[in-house]
Amino acid sequence: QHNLHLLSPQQIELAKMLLETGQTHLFEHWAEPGVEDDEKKAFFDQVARLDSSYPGGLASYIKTARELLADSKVGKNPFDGFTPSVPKGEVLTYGDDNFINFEDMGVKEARKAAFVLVAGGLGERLGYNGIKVALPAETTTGTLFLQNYIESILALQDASCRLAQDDCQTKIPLVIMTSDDTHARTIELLESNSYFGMEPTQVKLLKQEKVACLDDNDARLAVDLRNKYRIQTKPHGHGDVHALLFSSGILKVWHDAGLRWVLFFQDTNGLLFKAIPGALGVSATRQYHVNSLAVPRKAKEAIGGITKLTHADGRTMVINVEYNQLDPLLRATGNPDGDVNCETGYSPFPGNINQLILELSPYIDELTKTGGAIKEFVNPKYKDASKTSFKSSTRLECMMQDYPKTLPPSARVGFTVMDAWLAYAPVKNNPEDAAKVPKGNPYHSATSGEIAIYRSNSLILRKVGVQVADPVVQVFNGQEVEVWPRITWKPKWGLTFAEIKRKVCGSSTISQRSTMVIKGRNVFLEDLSLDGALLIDAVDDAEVKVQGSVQNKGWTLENIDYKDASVPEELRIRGFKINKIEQLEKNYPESGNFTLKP
Ligand code: UGB
Repeated sequence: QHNLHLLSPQQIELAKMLLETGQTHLFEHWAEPGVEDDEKKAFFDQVARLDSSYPGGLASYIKTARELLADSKVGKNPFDGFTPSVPKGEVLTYGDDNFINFEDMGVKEARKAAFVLVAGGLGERLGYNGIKVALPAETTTGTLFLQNYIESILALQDASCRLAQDDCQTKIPLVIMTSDDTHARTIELLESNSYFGMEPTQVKLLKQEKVACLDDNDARLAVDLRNKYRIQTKPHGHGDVHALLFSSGILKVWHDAGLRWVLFFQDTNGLLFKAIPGALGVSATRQYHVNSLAVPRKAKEAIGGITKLTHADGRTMVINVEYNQLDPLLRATGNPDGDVNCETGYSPFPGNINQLILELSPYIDELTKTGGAIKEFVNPKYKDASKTSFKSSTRLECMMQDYPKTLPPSARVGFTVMDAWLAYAPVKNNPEDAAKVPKGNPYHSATSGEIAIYRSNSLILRKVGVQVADPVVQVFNGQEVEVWPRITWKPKWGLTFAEIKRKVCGSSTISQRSTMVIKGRNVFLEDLSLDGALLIDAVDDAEVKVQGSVQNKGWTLENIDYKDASVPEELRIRGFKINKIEQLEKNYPESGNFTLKP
């Protein structure tokens, strides 16, 4: 009370709201008026931020928290009344006619797309000290995740424009959602690399705010232990992206510019863009309002399962059921074994890889109703079975893939399944945890993430007729992986099956110990026999035919231990480094027609 005269009218309103929502404890240890007034002001600044960044304000956050905490205390099943079953979706096979048609359609549509990267997470499971988008996706070329994403979007932009009949000037927009944990380092990464070739105006960063932590089942806000004038905060989850996009006004800008699709993706999947054209083609052809990308999922793998939920009252929805909820849900609905593999060796529920394609117009309509608020959940760690106190403060969380939960039954919600070797290889687990992953399940580590890129590129080249040798099994950081030839190319060389097929003719062979790096757009593999390392760079209007036999000592993978602190962290977490012994390197800096024939 005695501090009231210090406050502005807005601060008085906030103080009243806090008192009315049972937060008197926040003021209990405040100093006399005139003492620590700056800190008191900073407290209200923080409360104002927490209030304005949450749809419905802080009072609404506290109300929802009380409801969810009460549900959690009585152990209420969030899927009460719903029975899960396996939904039907579009299942694609890489390289068949259907796939090629969808890719073709996807490339055409790409000029009407905007991309949104959620990169606010610190990646606690990985334990890497930097931001995850700054990690190399693979170390043969050292291409970073963010670089790969941007170069892929630019390649898609060019390919889409080339297909258009008009004078296409499309610049595909990219939004990156950051948080206080990642914002400054993301800007620095972009600026120090000239936005990896994108125009700076194409990229927009939206920073998510954290939400208030809760101390007990009454949703009393947790006082920061280091400063009694601050409330403890934690991340609210990737679901924030919808409210942020809506409140920023950017969706309307995109709509007015004639865009039709918004594609969401995560921070570390080096294969993702191999799946984008096909999936976008499915969205356009099937007119999906929501299309989730999925891969076959091993039971208990830490990715959500796409599930059809049918309520006793007849309602149905196709939605991601998060990995920790799928097993209990199945057990509670007549499947005593829970989440298990079926005869295919995979769970019958496709794995959500959190790549979502939303049609912009219905998305804006929905967000106009909801403000972008996403159904939340709470996951308190209780001290004991009485469930009256927590081990540490908790908070509400939300996930971007829960967006369809508020949609009417008329919404067209579908999904697209692709092979995991083509579409999904995230970097989420640290070496120790990855080494403990049950045999046969994916490691989702920096090791497997890189190795998967070589495997995918090798398999793609096999599909277009190159004879690529079989892999060998090697162990890095305690993880057994198949090592294929280290084949990489820039996205502009080939993003789609048809484009890659066009670049390969004749009969070429690549041995297992080989490395091949293609950086030019118009490089054509004709009759190449590669046993060693070959690196080709060429400007866009240089056409290079590659023929003949290349043989040298090549590049090898050298084991390193993740505990070896003398090696940089981004290499250590892979368990290997590339030993560049001997290579043939060819650069074509001028336009013209060339033949590389050693
Ligand atoms: N992220 C944010 O931007 N902000 C946040 O507050 C939190 C995260 P994780 P998670 O595809 O493999 C998801 O931690 O949440 C970003 C799906 O829920 O890597 O455990 C973060 O930077 C799950 O269904 O994953 O699991 C990152 O880019 C499954 O699909 C992204 O959000 C799984 O991903 C994901 O964060 C998967």
